[in-house]
Amino acid sequence: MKICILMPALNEESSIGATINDMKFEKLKERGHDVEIVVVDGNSKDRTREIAKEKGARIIIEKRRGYGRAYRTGFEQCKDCDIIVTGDADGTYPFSTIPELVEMLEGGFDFITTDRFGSQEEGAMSRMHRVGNMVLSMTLRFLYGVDIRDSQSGMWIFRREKLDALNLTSDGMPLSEEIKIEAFSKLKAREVPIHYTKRIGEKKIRSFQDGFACFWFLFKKKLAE
Ligand SMILES: Nc1nc2c(ncn2[C@@H]2O[C@H](COP(=O)(O)OP(=O)(O)O)[C@@H](O)[C@H]2O)c(=O)[nH]1
Ligand SMILES: [Mg+2]
Repeated sequence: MKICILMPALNEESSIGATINDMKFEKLKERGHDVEIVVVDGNSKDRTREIAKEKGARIIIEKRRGYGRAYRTGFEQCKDCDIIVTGDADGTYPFSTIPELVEMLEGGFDFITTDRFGSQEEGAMSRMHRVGNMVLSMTLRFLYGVDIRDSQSGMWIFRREKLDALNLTSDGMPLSEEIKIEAFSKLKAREVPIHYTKRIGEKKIRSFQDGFACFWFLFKKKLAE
């Protein structure tokens, strides 16, 4: 199996090195997997690309802005992978647990998303983000009947071949909820709790603008059904 660890990164020089160091790829290799780290860089103005390259990552430059755009470009470039693991390049997601999550996927799932509400380091999520996220997750559950707690988590583990069944259209933060709605309605999917930690470096999300875009997206998608 080839596993691709895919991360979008925009000016993450202070965190990308530590984020890659945290991945236990020796453990994955011991289990017979090939591993590739792929960074979709949004034309960072700092040393993000240089550091990621030093750590052995393949770099794709995607100058068009947006979290969703970065992922959709990344997905196109991971066609030879069997399993894709995603997450931010900011040190917040527990990449050290990738071997266990991959094993769980291999146990009979197509798509796993992670829930950051079970366990969080103090200060990992502001109160405003927590409330905003809860409102978005509740709205998603209500509109789509998808039973997940964390609609905005950015750590997913899935079989690449299953991507073809998903209709992904968002170039922005709403991609995170879009991929879950699609996966839970079409694939064998589940949500698992993880430990979420504090960010290293400046956040790139624009809280109000992106929060509103995520909220509006849920209705827009429903209306288009
Ligand atoms: N390539 C690329 N990456 C981005 C862009 N916007 C955000 N990111 C990356 O996407 C991830 C999520 O952004 P982040 O600020 O951590 O959002 P939050 O976790 O929702 O607060 C981080 O790794 C960012 O560096 C973008 O426009 N292009
Ligand atoms: Mg983040």
